[in-house]
Amino acid sequence: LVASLEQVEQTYIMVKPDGVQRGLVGEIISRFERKGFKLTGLKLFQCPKELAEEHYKDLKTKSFYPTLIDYITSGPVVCMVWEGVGVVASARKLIGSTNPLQAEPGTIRGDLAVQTGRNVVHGSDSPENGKRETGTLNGTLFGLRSLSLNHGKKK
Ligand code: RTP
Repeated sequence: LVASLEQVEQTYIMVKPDGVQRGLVGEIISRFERKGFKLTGLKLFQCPKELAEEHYKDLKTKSFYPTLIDYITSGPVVCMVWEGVGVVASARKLIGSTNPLQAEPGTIRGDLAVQTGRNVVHGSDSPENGKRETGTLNGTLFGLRSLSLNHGKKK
């Protein structure tokens, strides 16, 4: 066994405003539950502009950045922490390609979305960003740390 493959990770999954407005929260949660990952944090949240800018700071120079910030702040999002072995990469597979028209059927975006600018869900792209976005590394980006529970685990 390779130790790094056995490492329990956390990823930040966010149902974007279009997903919440379209009533897809239950469907998205279901897919992660059925896969076998553990939900350790959850909240409905209206993202302030400053936080959206921090979350997407790597995309600041892109032409779509202002549209992206408007989109992500256009209504409430559902912020979640999911935990499990390999959850970061697996969640990206479950979500599918950024452009929903290129996402495989069977993925969230492949089954439920059409436009890149309305692609329903976000997932951390690396274990490092999983830590950053769930607030376990540098603070509390989405304030989820305090919501993160250790249910199912004995001390
Ligand atoms: P996410 O961060 O939301 O999981 O998406 P991602 O890694 O698949 O894609 P990324 O390149 O990080 O882009 C972040 C989000 O920006 C919007 N976007 N719009 N050409 C466009 O109009 C465009 N490209 C990206 C999408 O909402 C994308 O998920």
